[in-house]
Amino acid sequence: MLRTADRVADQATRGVIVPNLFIDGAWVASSAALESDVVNPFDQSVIAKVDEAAPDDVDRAVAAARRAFDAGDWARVPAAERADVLDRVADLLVWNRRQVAHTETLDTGKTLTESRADVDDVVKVFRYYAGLADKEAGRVVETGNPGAVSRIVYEPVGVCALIAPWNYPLLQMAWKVAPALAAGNTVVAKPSEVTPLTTIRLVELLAEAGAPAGVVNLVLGRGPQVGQRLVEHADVDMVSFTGGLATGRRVMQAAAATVKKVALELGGKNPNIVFADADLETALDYALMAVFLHAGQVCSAGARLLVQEEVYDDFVAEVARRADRIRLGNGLDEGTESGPLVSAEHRAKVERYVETGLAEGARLLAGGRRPDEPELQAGFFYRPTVFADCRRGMRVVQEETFGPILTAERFRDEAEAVALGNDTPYGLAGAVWTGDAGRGQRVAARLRHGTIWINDYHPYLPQAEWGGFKQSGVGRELGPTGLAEYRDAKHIYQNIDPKPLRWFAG
Ligand code: TXE
Repeated sequence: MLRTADRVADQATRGVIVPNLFIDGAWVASSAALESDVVNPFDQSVIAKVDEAAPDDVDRAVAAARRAFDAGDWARVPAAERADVLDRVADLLVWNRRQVAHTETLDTGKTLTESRADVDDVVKVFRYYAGLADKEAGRVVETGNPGAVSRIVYEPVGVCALIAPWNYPLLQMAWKVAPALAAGNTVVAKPSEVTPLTTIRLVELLAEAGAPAGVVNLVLGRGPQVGQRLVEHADVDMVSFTGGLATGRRVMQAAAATVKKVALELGGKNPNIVFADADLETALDYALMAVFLHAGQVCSAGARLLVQEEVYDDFVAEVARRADRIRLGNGLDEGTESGPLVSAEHRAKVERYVETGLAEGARLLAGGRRPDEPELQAGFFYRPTVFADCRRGMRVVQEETFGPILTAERFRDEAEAVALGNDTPYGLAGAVWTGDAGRGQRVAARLRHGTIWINDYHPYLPQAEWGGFKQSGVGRELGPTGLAEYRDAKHIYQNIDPKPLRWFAG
């Protein structure tokens, strides 16, 4: 059998059909011979054909994970052994960095620079959770009784379904897999049907690194079929989901039937607040990166620019001028600054939002159309778009467009900046730009978002929690809390001097 590395490379170049589901330690084909095309968003070429799991395949994957959890050693081996597997995955990713980044770019359209950064971040996440795996096993509890001892131990939750989206396929899956395995769970991973290739590769690296059969399973296919079956499955104990708000609501609803633990990361509409006293050149440079990175397909994109009124006109005009100069192209070309959107459906959604913005009275300063270049016509490209004179009630301001659309609003003072920054059903991330250190802290304290950057945008750290307030989600990824999500606390109480209690005289 070909190794997955070769198989993915084969698929990427020749469209070869090979088994892509990983169940109980073996690569297997769809039991119903279902398959789907994986398309390069740069030119719509088919880069791979992959298996789609039939309901039976999902059930077998869950059963394998269940057996490995209930009867296998994984949850009980010393945590350091699990850490070794994670460390080896990190080593293998470093070793395979070029190939994995290349595959991610083919699959998502993002630039190679972005894909390489994703791989580097994923390596750090695996190393971080390898380091955390054998820390904080529990705590001793004061019983108030000299005849009793008591402790809390942290145990794995069980079988975890890990459902990831298409914008950061490898990275989002790694944020789930690494802590889930560190904690001793077994998993069934389901990447987005749009971008499954680097998850296939990751699963092969996990197996190569020594994850025992059944500990890591992989099913591919569409959300309403494969994803939904996982969420509803009685033998799945927890679902960790990253995706859109509407799907997140469905996941939470479906999980309720079996009262599963859920962790949800559902995107955001993130304010990027620029005060007149900021270093405006730096703020401008970052404002473009904040929103147009990966063509705006980033849950924490700084898509809602809020600028203090005295500098608003010049600032927004300059953002638009620079947005017009962003070089679109093939993510594989080193000169490309931004790739295409991920799919035709997604571009259509972005285009509808531009129409909505225009209808709502936003003033178009840049973009608002597909590019003209002949070499970009086969891809799902859209020009970076800047809308000025937006108002808080507009749909294009309130809803996550998830594309290269920046809306700009003006504000008078700190109080109004905070009010606007919080005027969203989401609460994932936001930034404040100011030369006044006190103001930076004051605004950060009052913004209701899970991450606040002061005079920066987008950095995240494996050791710092990531997740949303309000409708941006439930729970946290990364950091110690990201591990705690995959653990349950158990109280073990021991009477060390048991004697009859004589509660009942009898
Ligand atoms: O995501 P979905 P879509 C936002 C963004 C985007 C919108 C829709 O605004 O335009 O969501 O994108 C699986 N049960 N984000 O439709 O549907 C699906 O197969 C179980 C923000 O592509 O949320 C995929 O693996 N699973 C986001 C995953 O859910 C289901 C990143 C995400 O797909 C399912 C991506 C179901 N019923 C989009 N239906 C972020 N938070 O960063 C689908 N899935």
